[in-house]
Amino acid sequence: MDSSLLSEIESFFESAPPLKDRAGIADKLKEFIELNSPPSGSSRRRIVCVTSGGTTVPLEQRCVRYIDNFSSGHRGAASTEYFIKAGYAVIFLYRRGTYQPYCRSLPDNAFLECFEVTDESTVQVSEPHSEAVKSAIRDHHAAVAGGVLLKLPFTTIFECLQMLQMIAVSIRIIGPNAMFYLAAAVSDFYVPWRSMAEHKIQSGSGPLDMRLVQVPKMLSVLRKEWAPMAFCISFKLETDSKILLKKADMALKKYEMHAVVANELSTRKEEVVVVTNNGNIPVYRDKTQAGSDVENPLIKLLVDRHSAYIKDSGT
Ligand code: PAZ
Repeated sequence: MDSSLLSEIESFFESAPPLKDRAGIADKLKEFIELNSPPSGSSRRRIVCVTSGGTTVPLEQRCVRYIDNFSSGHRGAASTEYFIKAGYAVIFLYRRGTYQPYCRSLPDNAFLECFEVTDESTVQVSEPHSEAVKSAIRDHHAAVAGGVLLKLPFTTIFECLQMLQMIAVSIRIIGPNAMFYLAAAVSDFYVPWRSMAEHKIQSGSGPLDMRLVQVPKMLSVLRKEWAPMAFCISFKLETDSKILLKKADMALKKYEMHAVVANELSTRKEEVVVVTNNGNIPVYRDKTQAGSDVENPLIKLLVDRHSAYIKDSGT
């Protein structure tokens, strides 16, 4: 691997603020992986790490202001539900405050809109929301209690990439049974921690000049070093449809992904194109079905591809 990329990655991690509760996260990961893929025993599940939501780039160490990346987390949350339905265990690495699995159909202000106070001592679910609330609670609890959903939140680019590295290194022991589904929108530029202002940047001294450095591309190191046997799916988002497929194909080849899911901002909920070395596969939401989404056929396709990959790898 390119040695300058490796040293950029090293310096990114060395200078990043230490992850809060690193030991606690490591314990949760270990327990989750042992439960779903015990070293001896036949009941081994495949494990997928779904990344979801956008990362922030803080501008001050005691952060008041930050640059954000667009992503509601809807894709990651919906995909997590379909992976669990397909029998996978999911590590859901998500941006705090974004969509959560099983809660997609609840209103924004779920707490205030779904419940009503009937008398001094009784709070109850209001009728129009009762089915949605019941199934959200039931399905979410079943996934967590059944040990097939581990949720790990992040806010900054530093937290997201440090956790992604921990997850990758922890699940490499399951070889090709591991999958990465990298739907999060990860910042391309950041302010290195060492050169970041400690306190709130003052506005009295005129325009602000700030140099953002490129975030080192972690996809190649994920593929080659952290979890070399895992099945890796990355995403490419563009707003200009003319460059989308070309950029996705470049990413496929450059980072040696097993597939790149190409999507355009305005149509991302209706269609995506799965770009692979054997050709491009368009995937559409089934418009004839009320409440359908594009993640349903997308995850079916990727699960099939993952099965073929595991078979080919001879395990
Ligand atoms: O999170 P969301 O459902 O609003 O959008 C999903 C998405 C567009 C962020 C995702 O499909 C994607 O393309 N992620 C990678 C973005 C990128 O190119 O960095």
